[in-house]
Amino acid sequence: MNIGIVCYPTYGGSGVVATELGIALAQKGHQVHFITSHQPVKLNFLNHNLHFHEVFVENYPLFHYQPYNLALASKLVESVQKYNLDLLHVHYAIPHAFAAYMAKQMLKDFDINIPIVTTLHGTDITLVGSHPVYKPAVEFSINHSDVVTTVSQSLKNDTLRLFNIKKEVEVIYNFIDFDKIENESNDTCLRDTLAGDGEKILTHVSNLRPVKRILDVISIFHKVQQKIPSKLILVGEGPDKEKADLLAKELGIEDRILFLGKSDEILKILCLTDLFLLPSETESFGLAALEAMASKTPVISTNTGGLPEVNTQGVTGFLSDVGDVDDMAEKAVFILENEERLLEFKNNAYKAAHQFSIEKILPKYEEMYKRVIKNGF
Ligand code: GMT
Repeated sequence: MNIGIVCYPTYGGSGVVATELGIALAQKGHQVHFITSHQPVKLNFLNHNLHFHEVFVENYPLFHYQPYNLALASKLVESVQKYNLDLLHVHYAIPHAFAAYMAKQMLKDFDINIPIVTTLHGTDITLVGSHPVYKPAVEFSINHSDVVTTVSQSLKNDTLRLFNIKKEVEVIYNFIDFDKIENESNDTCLRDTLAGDGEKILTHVSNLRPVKRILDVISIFHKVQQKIPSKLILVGEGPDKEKADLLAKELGIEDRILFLGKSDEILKILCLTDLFLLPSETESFGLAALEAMASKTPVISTNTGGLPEVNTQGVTGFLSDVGDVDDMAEKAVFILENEERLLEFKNNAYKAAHQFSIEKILPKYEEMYKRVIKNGF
């Protein structure tokens, strides 16, 4: 198949999923064309089936805001014709699903009916998408996509609750590539360089936005390290980093926390991690939790959104109410204080992550693509 993929090329979860999906499809022999504002960060060109077409936005003094929508729609029209694309798969509704709809209409002038698949990822529905400023356009572009998928059952429920949706919404879960984990993490678990003898390592990875509740990460760790000798690795860049740094200083634990910034070595960090913290306000799926579990790391998370579909209470970790840092700290100590118990949670997490292996999820996308190309839905 000739597949066009539109996504945010940055470090957000939706961009990561879209890029990994494109790479996996290319490895299976499909021609995959990324049509994005910059080269996706995780995209490499070692596969001749992968292509990248940059969307340029022409600036003009009159424009207060750059019309990216228009530039993207034009580039989609050009790419569909030039590379004979069979379908467009857009990740994150805003503004991609709307631009794809415009391109679809424009292509009708050339007697081309290009199918549009929209995958909803989370905040495009739960936070930004349902804001009155965007809601009518988001609702319209979901209803006019040929196929709509969500990355969890919870996000499907949210979509149906927050919007007037007139079409079927399919759930195709996010996935993980275990081969990649084994390749990237082998022989590199140099935990001695970060933690002393008997010390445990806790990790949090995110874009440090308010929705991730980074201050809760610091508070949980503050309580845990009073009972268990431990270090915290905080990976990512974002608006709440400074606040987290300040709180750590206030609590006198800054020398026990390693702020790593953006990193391409997440799997190597997870490889030496004992426990992953994800106390988010909302999370449609929690790809970071799945990456942790696939790296044999149990998860302490909130019980919000799609997290209960990934993390199982008392098996792969624990889930608490949003903001209940006492409970999350207590559960973290429970897992970490007993080596045998920790090992059991690690093994459970690894085993449970296999339900989301790329081998199980990729065929679902391929089947859906074939169906939409054949039937138009
Ligand atoms: O929240 C992020 O880290 C970024 C955001 C995005 O869309 O780029 O992530 C969302 O999509 C991920 C991939 O499908 C999900 O794993 C995240 O749970 C989801 N984030 C939220 O719902 C807050």
